[in-house]
Amino acid sequence: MINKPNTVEAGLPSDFLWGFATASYQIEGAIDQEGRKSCIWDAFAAKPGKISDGTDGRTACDSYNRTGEDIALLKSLGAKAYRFSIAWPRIIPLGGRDDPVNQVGVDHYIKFVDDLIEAGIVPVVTLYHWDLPQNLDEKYGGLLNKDEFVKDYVRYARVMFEALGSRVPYWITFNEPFCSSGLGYAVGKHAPGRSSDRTVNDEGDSSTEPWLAGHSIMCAHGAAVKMFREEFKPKYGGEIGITLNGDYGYPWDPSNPEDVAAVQRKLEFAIAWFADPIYHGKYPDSMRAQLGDRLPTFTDEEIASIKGSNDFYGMNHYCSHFIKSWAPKPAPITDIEGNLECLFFDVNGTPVGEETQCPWLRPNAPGFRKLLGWISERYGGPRILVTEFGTSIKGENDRPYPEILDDEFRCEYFRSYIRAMAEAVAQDGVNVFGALCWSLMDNYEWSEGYETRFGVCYVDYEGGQTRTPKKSAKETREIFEKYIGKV
Ligand code: GBH
Repeated sequence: MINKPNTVEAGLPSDFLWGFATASYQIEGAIDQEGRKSCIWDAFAAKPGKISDGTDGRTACDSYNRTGEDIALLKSLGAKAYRFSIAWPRIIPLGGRDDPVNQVGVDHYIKFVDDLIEAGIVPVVTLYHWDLPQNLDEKYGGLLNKDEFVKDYVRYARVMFEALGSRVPYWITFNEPFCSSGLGYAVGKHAPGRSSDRTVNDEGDSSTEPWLAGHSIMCAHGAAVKMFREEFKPKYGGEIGITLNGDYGYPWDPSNPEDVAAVQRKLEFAIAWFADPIYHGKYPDSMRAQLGDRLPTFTDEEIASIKGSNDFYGMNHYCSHFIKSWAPKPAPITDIEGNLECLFFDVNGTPVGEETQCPWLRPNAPGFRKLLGWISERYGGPRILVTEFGTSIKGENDRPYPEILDDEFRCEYFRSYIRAMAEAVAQDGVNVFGALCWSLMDNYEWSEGYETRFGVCYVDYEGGQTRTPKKSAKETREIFEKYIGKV
């Protein structure tokens, strides 16, 4: 890490790219419009009991039909960048490399990107934020079939690079492979909903499938980046990377070496599973030791395309936990976290942060700074783009309008987290060049449905999807500007 003496107040670079993030399935709605066919989340949400409020993404925020409104909103909030994702089932509705391209879908995103640029907003484009065409899951098991999936993904990526390559400066191949693999194939609470637990899912094998799915994603990422660099980057420029999620961990009992060691395993299973192949050319030793052959190995050709494939590191981060080791007991065969548990209270009963609406999220800003440092150190000071951070609020959805607009808890989250990031940059020498708040507006929070809100703008789902800025939307610019250098 570079030692850069600086004040925290001007800690972030003057060209710091800040803004907001969303994802196609969570905001677009319009699931039957203009040739789109279904994705694995349409199918998963249709199964009884999978989504807490029984909803799906059929209308969501109706963003597919309100692109102008969304861009005007971004502009009014002063955003410099907007991260959104492309819906693969709009581009190639059946998904496969020999299936037809839906030009109307492609044109929709071309216009959207043109309009963003016209409004002075930098597009940050995610190719895959979990909405796999349902046909690919039915035809060959989706992410479980590496050979088919890699070819189909690369073709889809090619269509998008051809359409948008000249306009998009930042590409993200995949959002949170940990979630697609672990939650989709080990926990079974995300689409396509597979696990070994027959009380939760009818099919699946948590001991093998998450590792195969993660491996397919890495191979597809590597192949797409190789193609991008060979065929598109030379003429269009642009940068490409993957977005990895990771929460920070503190030892549950700092005096217990088992808990201290477990913190590293936790970060390795969550983050290094994907980042180590990219920066170090192999899966982490701790994973190989626990998983043996259940963790696949890369061919020479695969790892050659994966190693060095990040132009920047896309970081999603929300919260921290206390980590309690299960060692020396052997890990359960279905474990995906590294033989440990993540807790909200430490050995003394001190909470890691305040409760929110999410059963997994308690804010802890110092953990953000620490994790930025951990990533920076382990991977040789990569340029980091924070592609998501944000919070829900306990009971927010129960508050009547207009009281719901007063989201002081979210404001405080952003104040403390942005400050922690500025400290990491100014005092620890971490290289962060942008940060995007999750989310521009309340949206479909996957298995938590519409009950959980993450937006800085309120969406009135019963009253025609109107967007209204909350207090946090108005304050974000001010908070960032406090830390962004003026020269
Ligand atoms: C992000 O994931 C997603 O990219 C985004 O789409 C989402 O809306 C946002 O967070 C807010 O959740 O209790 O076993 O179901 C963040 C990382 C990891 C958070 C998995 C939810 C659920 C664990 N996610 N976690 S479980």
